[in-house]
Amino acid sequence: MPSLRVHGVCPHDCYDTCSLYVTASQDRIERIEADPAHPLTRGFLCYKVNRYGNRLYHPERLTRPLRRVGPKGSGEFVEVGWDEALREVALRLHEVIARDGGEAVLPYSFSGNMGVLAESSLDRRFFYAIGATHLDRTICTAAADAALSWVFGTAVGPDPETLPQARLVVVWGTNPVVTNVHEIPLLDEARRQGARIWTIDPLKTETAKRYGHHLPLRPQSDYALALGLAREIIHRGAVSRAFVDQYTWGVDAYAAVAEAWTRERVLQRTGLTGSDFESLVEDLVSRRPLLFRPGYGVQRQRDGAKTVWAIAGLSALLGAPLDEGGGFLLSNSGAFSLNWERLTRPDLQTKPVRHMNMVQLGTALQTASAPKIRALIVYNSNPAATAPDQRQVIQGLLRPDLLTIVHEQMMTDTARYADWVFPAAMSFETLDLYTSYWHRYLQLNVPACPPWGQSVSNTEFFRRLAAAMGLSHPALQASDRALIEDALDTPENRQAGVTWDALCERGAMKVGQGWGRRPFVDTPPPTADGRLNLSPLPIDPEPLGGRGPEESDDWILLSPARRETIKSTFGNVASIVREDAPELLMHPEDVKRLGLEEGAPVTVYNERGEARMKVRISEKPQPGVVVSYAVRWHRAAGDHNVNQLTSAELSDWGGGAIFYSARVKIRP
Ligand SMILES: Nc1nc2c(c(=O)[nH]1)N[C@H]1C(S)=C(S)[C@@H](COP(=O)(O)OP(=O)(O)OC[C@H]3O[C@@H](n4cnc5c(=O)[nH]c(N)nc54)[C@H](O)[C@@H]3O)O[C@H]1N2
Ligand SMILES: Nc1nc2c(c(=O)[nH]1)N[C@H]1C(S)=C(S)[C@@H](COP(=O)(O)OP(=O)(O)OC[C@H]3O[C@@H](n4cnc5c(=O)[nH]c(N)nc54)[C@H](O)[C@@H]3O)O[C@H]1N2
Ligand code: SF4
Ligand SMILES: [Mo]
Repeated sequence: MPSLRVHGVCPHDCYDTCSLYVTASQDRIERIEADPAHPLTRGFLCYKVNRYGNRLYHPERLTRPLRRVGPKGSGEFVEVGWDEALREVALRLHEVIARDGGEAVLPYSFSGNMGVLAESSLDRRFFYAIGATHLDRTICTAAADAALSWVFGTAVGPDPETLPQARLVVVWGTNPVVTNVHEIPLLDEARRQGARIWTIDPLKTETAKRYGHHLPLRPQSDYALALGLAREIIHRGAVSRAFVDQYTWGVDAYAAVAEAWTRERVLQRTGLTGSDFESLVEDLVSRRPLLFRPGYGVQRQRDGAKTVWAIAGLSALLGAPLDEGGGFLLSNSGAFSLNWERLTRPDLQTKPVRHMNMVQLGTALQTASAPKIRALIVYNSNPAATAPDQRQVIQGLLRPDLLTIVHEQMMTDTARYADWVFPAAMSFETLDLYTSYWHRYLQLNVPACPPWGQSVSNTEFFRRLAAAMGLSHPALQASDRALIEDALDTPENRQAGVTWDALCERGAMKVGQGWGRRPFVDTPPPTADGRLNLSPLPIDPEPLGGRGPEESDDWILLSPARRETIKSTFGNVASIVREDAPELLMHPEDVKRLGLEEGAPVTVYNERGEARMKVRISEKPQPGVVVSYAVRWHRAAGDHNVNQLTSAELSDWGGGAIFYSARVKIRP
């Protein structure tokens, strides 16, 4: 059989959304190569995807539908045919809906596959058509999104291809050496040309080590730091009137909030030294172009939305957007133009439905009433491992009267609790369209071969489920190509020639050209009056979280991204994740204080749960802070992971998750 080489896109939830070439022969993927011509992928991939063959054909890959035979969570299943499984599931769903209405069904999904079709197309049509409870997909970016939308009216930042022009980059709560490896060549290039790169992170991360100029602030004190810097800039008369007067409004109200953050108060709260603070201020007022590069790490805390608002305001006071290469880059999701209404068809829903916040899955499953959640359909996500307040999630999944259906590639921690498991295709076996939350290329993923075994794409799964339930609306049987054409159907795409044919020919197309090289200067933001809104968020400006460790005996537990996985994805691939048991990184002083040693087993606990880990002495965390990278599969650690300890409380605004506002105790 001749081999086929097609344009592919890395499907994982990662800033980089790499452009690939995928080669298959004999119905099997043989090779995945980085696109050397893509300006951001630049011919290399990350540690994980360089070893992708080990995931694609992993022995645990699901190939047939499964029906539970043992108790919930036991992992005892038997294989069944698709027809039988769909018939049974459709019957059960009809029973649930007939008894309690469509809202008794809860979808649960996130970005396991970032494809536009895989994430948000036929699935949404299906849930609208049955009138299911609406899931608010908040687990990753909601606090930031809310703040971005308040200030900028959209989630758009400078094109990362302009980054090498910057002469000062403030990397704030992101760790690109691990999470955004294709940003590293851009940062390196900027540095070669004389840029200084600061890293603001409580941990001495790989990024902080690479670039120096590290501000090891206390976790959750960023809000204080940003406002303290703003106050200092204002008092020095260093505000960019050229930017602020013409392109913003609300600066006086912003300044009034910042005024409370005196230098002493900021140093006390952040734990930084006066000289660190001073040298950052010196750089901020003198170096241009100036790029603020906050990441999602900075908003996984109680004060997440306020913090993003404060940093965005600081970038505006300094006039950062005025220079090409400068500005505020958190996300570029809003640079893509897609017709979401046509794609997801909210018109299929006949009456308004309730919303549920995915961060609170555990309580939703246990306490939602009128109606109770009776059926849960999980795809593109592994909440038993990744959702906070894990004990509550698992209690919910153990409910005997809950019908749980999971569409997955692997027998994950969540799939083990399912009543029915359906096998999902790998992205390289499906047709899909990819945006990015970092760069500005829209890309087409062409299937290199058919799905392995009896697995199917997310769209095909929901087409089959809709048909089995007798839902007759033709929108529920739309082909993948028709879905892509629906998604592309916008005036912006038509004007820019972004069409199905053009994408087939070119694989990747640059979008968002309308934003110019200097977003919000070359073109106005889509806010009510076309200027950036610096006025404070409509919430209490006092911070909620982030007490300093000296005020309490607890440790602050951070669980940021791990190099070897994307959250739980890749976690079962032994050749990729080498750590035998979950590790707890601890500062040498803390290890000594507790009388522990390298490799000692400890129990990390709080009022929500506990997790067993192995001590690893590390200078990365500061005293009082411990780290366990997110997230291990339960079986790597005795049926639980770090999310036993995280809280399902919501951020100050936007309903986001607060994974890094976790406090724990430790015992040998
Ligand atoms: N290898 C790998 N890559 C990934 C992922 C992965 O799991 N592994 N996950 C992907 C996903 S889903 C996402 S959303 C992105 C996230 O990627 P990032 O935006 O980099 O976010 P995080 O990994 O959550 O955290 C980044 C940094 O924030 C720091 N941090 C924690 N608390 C605070 C604080 O209070 N203040 C400040 N200033 N910093 C703080 C952490 O120490 C960490 O170094 O990465 C994606 N890329
Ligand atoms: N403690 C702690 N917890 C965290 C975080 C943290 O920083 N700390 N970060 C949070 C963040 S930022 C995020 S984004 C969430 C992510 O949480 P999840 O959404 O649960 O992400 P993953 O763990 O990557 O799981 C994705 C699942 O989708 C499956 N999958 C992949 N492709 C497909 C497909 O095409 N179809 C189907 N049906 N399934 C597919 C994969 O096999 C995988 O099991 O985790 C959050 N959890
Ligand atoms: S996980 Fe990220 S860096 Fe790795 S190949 Fe995929 S998009 Fe690129
Ligand atoms: Mo995420």
